[in-house]
Amino acid sequence: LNVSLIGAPTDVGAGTRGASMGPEALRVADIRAAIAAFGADVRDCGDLAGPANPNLPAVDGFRHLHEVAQWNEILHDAVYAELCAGRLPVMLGGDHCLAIGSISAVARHCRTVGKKLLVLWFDAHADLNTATMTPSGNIHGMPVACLCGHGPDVLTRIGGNIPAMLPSEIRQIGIRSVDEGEKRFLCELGVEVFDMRYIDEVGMRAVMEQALAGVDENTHLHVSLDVDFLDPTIAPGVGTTVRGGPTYREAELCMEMIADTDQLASLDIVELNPALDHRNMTAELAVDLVESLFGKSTLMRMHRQTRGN
Ligand code: DIR
Ligand code: MN
Ligand code: MN
Ligand code: MN
Repeated sequence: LNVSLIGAPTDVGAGTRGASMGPEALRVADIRAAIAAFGADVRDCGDLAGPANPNLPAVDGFRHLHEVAQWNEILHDAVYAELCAGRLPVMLGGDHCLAIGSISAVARHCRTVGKKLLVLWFDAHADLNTATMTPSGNIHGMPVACLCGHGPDVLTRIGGNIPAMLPSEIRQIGIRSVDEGEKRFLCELGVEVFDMRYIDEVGMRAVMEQALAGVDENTHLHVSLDVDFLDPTIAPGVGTTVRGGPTYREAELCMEMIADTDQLASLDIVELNPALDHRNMTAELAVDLVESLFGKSTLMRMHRQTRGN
């Protein structure tokens, strides 16, 4: 397994500054060693360079559209290059607007090699806003809409195909803050959403079994982990905390069940904001989750025999 870490130090898509420091906080928490421990060859490509955050108000429903588009073009090219080289890209964000470039590249790769794409979107938010429905103008609230073809040309055409992906290729987990327009749009597009109420009712194991249903050897599994997915008591280092999120063990179980499929092929870690963190605890938690995602388990891996008991 060959893994490439790609730093994308920007907060141009967020309302609160600080996610631009995310990549370094993840390195300080030793993300490279955490992945290398499971036998992977890990290459840290360093940080991409992009435009600074001009910190301006929204124009026609978008804040920093030009800067967001530039960052995503740059990221798309970097992620696509690593995929072409047969490597598993781990994007160290940065705010969640970066999923546009990252997943555009992943979807393009899947089209090229004939793989089935499945995006697991771990988030407190649906990130399905458009310019007309956004309450903030912040583009980190819009990546899912853009990827599904609903957004400005400069954001929807990055991977060369509009839409980059279909609503049926994404499953959202942990959702608990959805804007009015997003509620209607989620329903209209038919996005599969495992919200917190559903997680409470059926439990995380059943949720992940459903979310991973249909994954086979020809599936490219992409995980987009917005750290605000986690309960803010364990993950305070994010700009838009929403209480009532998954516990440490629930989050670990998600990652462990993904590891069991052996199909993880790309990853985003986004919205980590070290300016709001306590002693890097949120970065360390993210790295714990990454360890599980890459195969850390308490006992020898007997799950394939014991599954379903
Ligand atoms: C909100 C917040 N739905 C917005 N979105 C966030 O501004 O569009 N996404 N924080 O991660
Ligand atoms: Mn998000
Ligand atoms: Mn979020
Ligand atoms: Mn650890």
